[in-house]
Amino acid sequence: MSIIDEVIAKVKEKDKGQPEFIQAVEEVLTTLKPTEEKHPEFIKAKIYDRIVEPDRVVMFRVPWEDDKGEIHINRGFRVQFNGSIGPYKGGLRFHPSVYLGIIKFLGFEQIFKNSLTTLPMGGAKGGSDFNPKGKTDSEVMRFCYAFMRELYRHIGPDTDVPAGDIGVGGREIGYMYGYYKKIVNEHTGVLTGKALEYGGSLIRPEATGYGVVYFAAEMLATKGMDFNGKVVVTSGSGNVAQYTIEKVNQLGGKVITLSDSNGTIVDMDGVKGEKWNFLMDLKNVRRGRIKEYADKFNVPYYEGKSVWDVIRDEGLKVDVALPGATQNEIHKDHAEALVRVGTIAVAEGANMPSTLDAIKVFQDNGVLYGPAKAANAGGVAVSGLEMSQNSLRYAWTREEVDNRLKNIMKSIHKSSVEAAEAYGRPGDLLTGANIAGFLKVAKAMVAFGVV
Ligand code: NDP
Ligand code: 2IT
Repeated sequence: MSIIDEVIAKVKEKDKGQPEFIQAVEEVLTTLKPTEEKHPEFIKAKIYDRIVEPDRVVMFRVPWEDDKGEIHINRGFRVQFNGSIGPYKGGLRFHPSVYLGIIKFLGFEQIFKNSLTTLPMGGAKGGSDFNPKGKTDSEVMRFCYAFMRELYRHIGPDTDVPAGDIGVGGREIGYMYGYYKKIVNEHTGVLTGKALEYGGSLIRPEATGYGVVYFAAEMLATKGMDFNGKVVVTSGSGNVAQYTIEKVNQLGGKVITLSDSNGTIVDMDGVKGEKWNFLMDLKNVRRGRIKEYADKFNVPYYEGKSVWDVIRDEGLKVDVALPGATQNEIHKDHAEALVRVGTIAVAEGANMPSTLDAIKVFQDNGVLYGPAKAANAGGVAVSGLEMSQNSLRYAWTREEVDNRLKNIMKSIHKSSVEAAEAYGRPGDLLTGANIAGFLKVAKAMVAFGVV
């Protein structure tokens, strides 16, 4: 049994109740096996054992009052997973499914993702099991204040810089930043994803979606292809899906699917122009359900089905898949369906959207597979650029930030390709991204000694 197999077995035993965390550890560590032989110093320093233990887990009570004065108690989390290469950095997720295992999986993935961006950021994640759906603005505000009332003491511009994720967008960041500023009395870059008026960066809202498409374009280019004329599917209809669609449209492709937790729509003409504007208003202003898109534009709606169920059941033709909703949305049978309909590339906007079985199907069938920590790193990369601008007390132009984002996505693709080759798995972007992200963190950990 290799050291890595031993570590995986230990995690499976110790963190039994955290299947998503176990899955992420298995996905990353299995691909790190080629580093064991080349880096005996990692084994000596027990880096593989250490990297699966968070630096720190903070868990707290979040009491808040609804509009009727009734008190609710939610659970808050911040997992500061690894701070070897920079201040902790990673989003906050507000969703009823949140528990320690989800935040740990996301924080663990974030270590390698942040390292890949080339910017100095450690890995962290946080959030709450709060469900923002159906809550009024004032309830969301009171919840965000209550959450920050505890979180503020654990974060800081040089310590830990949270941002958004599922259920946390501009509105929530505004409330949390306003409250932090009030109690700490500092106007400082402690959160990213801020609005432009109070220290945000141009292109941060667009960054994850744009970045996924820039990354997928690099993948297609290795086959001499581009987005022009391609049929693209995405899932979800939130921040990542919205800007994935905008960028695909700009590059001449069309996106034919959208979903939310209630169902999926298929629009064979593509989500563009007036329809994209409708989506932005529906999801960001009115906070409605995707079914309204089907009603308004008279396209098919599949209640209770995911995008991947619909592709499997209807046999839709797909060139490129850019999942953008949540973890484990693509199962083995969905991956097999994507292979059947001729999918060329899958680049993950969501975090860990494909199960381990599904990834294997892509890899065994020659589908180009861009793992989340590489493909969706554009969001945190521009968060890193927001931190730089806050430190400089300066704001770059849209063009400047977009160019940096593009270059970062290119460099992530290049370093993943190169690491895959150097460690004997040419063409395997999953192995390449994991190894390239891991090496920098592991070397820093060795340098620090036994801490
Ligand atoms: P949003 O909250 O803006 O949108 C999430 C979308 O996914 C919604 O349409 C939501 O539907 C759907 N969704 C969420 N959970 C589920 C579920 N369990 N089942 C079905 N549908 C679901 O989040 P983002 O767009 O920001 O995030 C989407 C994904 O991208 C996540 O995996 C996130 O971790 C990842 N990501 C986000 C980044 C960012 O910068 N925002 C950066 C990198 C990755 P509904 O409204 O019905 O819940
Ligand atoms: O998963 C992610 O990379 C994010 N949700 C973005 C994190 C960030 O700090 O911008």
